[in-house]
Amino acid sequence: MGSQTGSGRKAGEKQTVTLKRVRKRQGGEILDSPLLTERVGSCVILTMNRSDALNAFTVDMHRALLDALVVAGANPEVRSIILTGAGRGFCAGQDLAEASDPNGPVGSLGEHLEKTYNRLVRTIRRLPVPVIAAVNGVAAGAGANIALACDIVLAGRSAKFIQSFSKISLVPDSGGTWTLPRLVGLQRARALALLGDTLNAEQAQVFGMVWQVTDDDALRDAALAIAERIASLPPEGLKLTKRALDTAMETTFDRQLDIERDLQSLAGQSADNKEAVAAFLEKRPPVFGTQGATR
Ligand code: T3D
Repeated sequence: MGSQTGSGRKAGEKQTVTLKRVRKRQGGEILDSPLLTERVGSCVILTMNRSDALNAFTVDMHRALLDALVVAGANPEVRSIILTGAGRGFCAGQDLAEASDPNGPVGSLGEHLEKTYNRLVRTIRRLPVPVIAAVNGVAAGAGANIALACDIVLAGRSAKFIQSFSKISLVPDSGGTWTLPRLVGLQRARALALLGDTLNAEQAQVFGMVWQVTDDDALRDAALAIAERIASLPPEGLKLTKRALDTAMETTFDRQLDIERDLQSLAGQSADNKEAVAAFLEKRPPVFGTQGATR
């Protein structure tokens, strides 16, 4: 591969893994951070880290994840983000203990959604780089829909997807009522949302929710292999492709043709496009610039 990361490393080369296990002090006690941030080459791995509660979302975990996504998305050396969970789960959605604490930070669910889950899934969709969900166990409630908001979804064999909202008399959120019917079709989405049935990894793949299923212990490497492939591709085209596919679900065929025209004009002006075409014609590997997509 001819592409380089901004640090001058070959994109596919794994650099030393640095695990930033931020610790915070609370009432004299040192607690693990609700999010672990790790950098492998040009990929940032974000691990939700509340394994005792299957990585259910607290306000603290929301804050940490949103901040980390924004920071990663603004760094031109970062070419992809992997989102995964610590322990045996991906994410069990909202932490129900925190949400039901009358003195807790959640308050009105609508306001809470706007400040947390809605911001989170909007950020994932608007990031200029692909976000890969590595679903390593149960993904329930908002946890399932956050995975489905990612650009590429990988699942370990132990993964389960549950729209668990109906069991607690809530409505699917985090974009689930938008994303799920588009992925699986309206009839399946209705049954999944109303009954809250569990889909295993293979079923979720058959339903079109998952790109690839791997053995659990191969999940991280499979996600990193995709991150390496992304790093070998020119970033501007990926950023514009992500944008085009997002609008495709909301618009008419005619309008989408206009959008493709406009995005293709931008893509066609990029140095990476010129280099890729020249390399093809000259029968040589392309050498792309060191910068990521324009932010
Ligand atoms: O607040 C708002 O803004 C509204 C937004 C809502 C968004 C949502 O996500 S609503 C949906 C919330 N999530 C759920 O309803 C799922 C609840 N969890 C479960 O149904 C089950 O735990 C699972 C099916 C996900 C997994 O079952 P299992 O048998 O593998 O594990 P478990 O034993 O139930 O859970 C393990 C531990 O995690 C357990 O704690 P313990 O007993 O070992 O101390 C359990 O209480 C804890 N846990 C699991 N999910 C949550 C949780 N703790 C708090 N909140 C959770 N969501």
